[in-house]
Amino acid sequence: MFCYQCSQTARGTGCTVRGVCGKIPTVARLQDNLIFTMKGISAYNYNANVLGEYNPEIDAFLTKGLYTTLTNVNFDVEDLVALALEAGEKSVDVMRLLKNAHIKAYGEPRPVEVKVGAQEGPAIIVTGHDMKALEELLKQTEGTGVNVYTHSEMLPAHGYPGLNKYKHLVGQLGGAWHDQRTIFKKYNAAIVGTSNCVLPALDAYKERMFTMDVAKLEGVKTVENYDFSEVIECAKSLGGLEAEELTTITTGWSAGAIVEHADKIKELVEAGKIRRFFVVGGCDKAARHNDYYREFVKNLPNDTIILTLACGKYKFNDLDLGDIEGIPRLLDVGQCNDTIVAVDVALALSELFDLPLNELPLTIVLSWMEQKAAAVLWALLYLGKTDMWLGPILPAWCNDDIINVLVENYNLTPISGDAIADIKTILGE
Ligand code: FSO
Ligand code: SF4
Repeated sequence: MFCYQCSQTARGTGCTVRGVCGKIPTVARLQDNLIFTMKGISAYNYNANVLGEYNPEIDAFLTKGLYTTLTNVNFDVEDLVALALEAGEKSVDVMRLLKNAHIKAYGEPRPVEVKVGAQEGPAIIVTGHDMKALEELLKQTEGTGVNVYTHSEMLPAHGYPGLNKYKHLVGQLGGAWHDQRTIFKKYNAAIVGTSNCVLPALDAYKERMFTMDVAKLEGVKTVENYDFSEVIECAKSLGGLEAEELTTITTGWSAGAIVEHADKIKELVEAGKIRRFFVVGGCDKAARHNDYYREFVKNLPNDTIILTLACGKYKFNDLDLGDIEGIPRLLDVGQCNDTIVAVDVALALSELFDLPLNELPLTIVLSWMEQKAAAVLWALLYLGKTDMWLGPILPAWCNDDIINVLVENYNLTPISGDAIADIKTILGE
């Protein structure tokens, strides 16, 4: 444990073995777990609020949950697990609130092939997660000759009818959030960071970068009240990008678009042509141990379907995995903000095969970088999903105290780091 939130703290630096107040390490870690899960819920909630959607029960839970972690309020190991499950319930609610807000504003996404690479002309690159910011930018750039590109988690914007109707939303540049310094340096474009996943800017592009809303960077200008005029002028003044060879990636699989194929999916499962579904997603990071995910997906047998979401998909979404009688093997259901789509597909499969969630041929494998992943994990646990795989590296606060709770109560398996061995274990080979 490490707690330094009150003045009783040991040696004036922090309680690490046991709290001077009597707090035991597992309670301390479960309080951390609750705080980090609530940070994740707040990220979803904030984006939903931006689109005008509110749920007072979620706001009330955030207040109660934070109060619970105040000094000398809650020392119960069981109640904090119950609160984590309640946080999971609110995670489900807030993810659904946000997804419905996106669908209400921009229509339900449809699968779409997105061009990856630069096209000739002045350009603005939009990174982060905020669809409303992108929509306002697209409106203001219409007819100006400026092309708009998505980066990282903005990729799923291309699937929304209300956003892809703008023809100057031309494509995607780069992959996951951690390549931003390389990509922003490489392309002579104006850049807008709309939400989390920005990194302190390099001098090479600091002058042409803007942030907005909660995202702020030292020395970087901000966009206020969705007024992108300075960004657009900046893009025009830079002279534009040179065309390069383009590739494509597919995104935009909504729950509705997948469920349209329910009859075919049922037929293929019953004929033994689809053996298992995998949800492989979560946060990406640059570290080499995350190459595990490319190995994992590349080595899954041809009779498996993979749903993916969040920036973890950039480890493998360039792979051509083919299809099973017309059903693509790799289905990108969107951002980390779209995790509810994978949940809804799993629930639809449960209904289709009349099987409880845990008896479906479905395995969930999650990478974990930041706090939205904690909210997603507790959402899945709240829904009763057990036997999930997590890793290969977890945040440092998620120590044995937390892992033991997850392993003992939910049969969670820490990823071994050997993708092929893990596939064999999952498939019982
Ligand atoms: Fe990735 Fe996380 Fe959303 Fe970022 S899940 S890492 S910091 O939030 O972009 O997918
Ligand atoms: Fe230590 Fe308890 Fe104070 Fe935390 S709340 S610093 S564990 S005495």
